[in-house]
Amino acid sequence: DGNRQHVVLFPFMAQGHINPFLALAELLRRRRPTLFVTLVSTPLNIQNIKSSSCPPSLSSIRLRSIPFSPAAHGLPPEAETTAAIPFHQIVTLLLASQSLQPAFEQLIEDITQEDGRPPLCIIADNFFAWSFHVARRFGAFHSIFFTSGAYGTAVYSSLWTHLPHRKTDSDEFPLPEFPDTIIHRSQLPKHLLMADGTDPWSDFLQRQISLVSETDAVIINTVEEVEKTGLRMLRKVLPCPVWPVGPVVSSPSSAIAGNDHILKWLDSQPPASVLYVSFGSQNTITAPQMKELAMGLEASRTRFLWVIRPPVGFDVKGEFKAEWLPEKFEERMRDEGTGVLAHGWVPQLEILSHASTGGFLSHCGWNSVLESLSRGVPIVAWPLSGDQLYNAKMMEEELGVCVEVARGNMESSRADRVVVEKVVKEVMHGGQRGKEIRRRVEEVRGLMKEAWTEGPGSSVK
Ligand code: BUP
Repeated sequence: DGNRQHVVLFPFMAQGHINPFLALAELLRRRRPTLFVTLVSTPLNIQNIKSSSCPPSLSSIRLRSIPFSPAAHGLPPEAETTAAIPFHQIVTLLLASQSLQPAFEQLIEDITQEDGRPPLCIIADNFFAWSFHVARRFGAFHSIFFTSGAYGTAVYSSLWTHLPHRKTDSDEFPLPEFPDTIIHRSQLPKHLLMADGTDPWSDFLQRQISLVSETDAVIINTVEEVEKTGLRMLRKVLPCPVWPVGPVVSSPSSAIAGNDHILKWLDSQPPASVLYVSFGSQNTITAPQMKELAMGLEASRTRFLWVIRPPVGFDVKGEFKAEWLPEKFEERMRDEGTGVLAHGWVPQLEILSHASTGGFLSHCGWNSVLESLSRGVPIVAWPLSGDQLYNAKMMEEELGVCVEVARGNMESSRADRVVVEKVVKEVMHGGQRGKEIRRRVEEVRGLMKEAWTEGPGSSVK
């Protein structure tokens, strides 16, 4: 069809980026069925998308892969996704991924030949901001899709831009553009604390910030009415239009093999009684911190479902070891039927949508935040890196939908079992503060729903 309009989506190779891009692809197709959507990634990621239990409408999206060799950059061959490497290697993957430019350009050339015209628009990850060069060459509109929140993105950009400002002994950093926003030293990710202008993160971020300002428009996975402050801040730091389109959340997948028992166990629990515990796809805490968390959970006498990943310093794909937890912890939880440990990948959105889930102890990755709040589930925050630290700050101070139990970098973060116990009880067992948090979460859930209703809501617009 010579009149069809074609959009190319290009996410970074991390689950927390690919998921919202897939959800965006689905949304675009649903709202504008004449649109033709192509999603581009590296071969392993395309294979994973094809073999995962995708929603049916994905069949109408063209998936195309471009070659990428992690080994050429000193990474293990399977490192086409952040989930396959420890956190400290992610910057190597970020830098290596810039070598995708010629292959991406060739792909757009091929697509243009096949379709008889170039794509209307390229929507790329902010880590692929360089793709604006390709869009310009083909006369396509270029947009960056931020899969992070507005406040987190604005704070992160501002902190980064003022690198010398952080070279003080002070524990508090007001941001030059936003003097009302004070960031505490414990809210600085390790790579920002260590950045000296010559390390790999500095190298990546320096290029990154100036590239982002070249895009034609930013779309962002947040909601105008929920992130008023964050969007005001972001519009101050970015020269282009900023359009919030959230919450863009993937449809629940069907149950994931090997984890069926989780949903069955949830089915048998009382409404809103279970705390879901997960630190996301790439963050972990230390083994002593896992013990502290376990003891806090046990003392709180709250039902929980904890997705265990190997602690800092252990092989990310390694087997679970009972020694990471207090002695006989798993047996006690099993005998009492109050706690379940899950390993590997779980159907998070189904868990958060389940009536038995009443709270989420989370690292506050932005997708997790949106998934939780759009399902009306309050958050106990334990942010560990990047924008997570600012997502938690914004949710606690501005939205009032979460309480922090700990924060810091993966190695330095210190939780105290007494604090875990107290906060979990507060959020899960209906104390005054818990009630207020639930009321606020319901409000935010309502705003998120309205943003996507006809009328049109702010995200539909
Ligand atoms: Br773990 C896990 N199942 O077991 P975030 C994650 N997810 O469905 P990220 C599962 O992955 P950063 C699991 O629902 C969400 O859509 C989850 O994204 C899904 O965190 C996504 O929350 C995880 O943004 O870290 O990517 O781990 O903060 O760096 O984005």
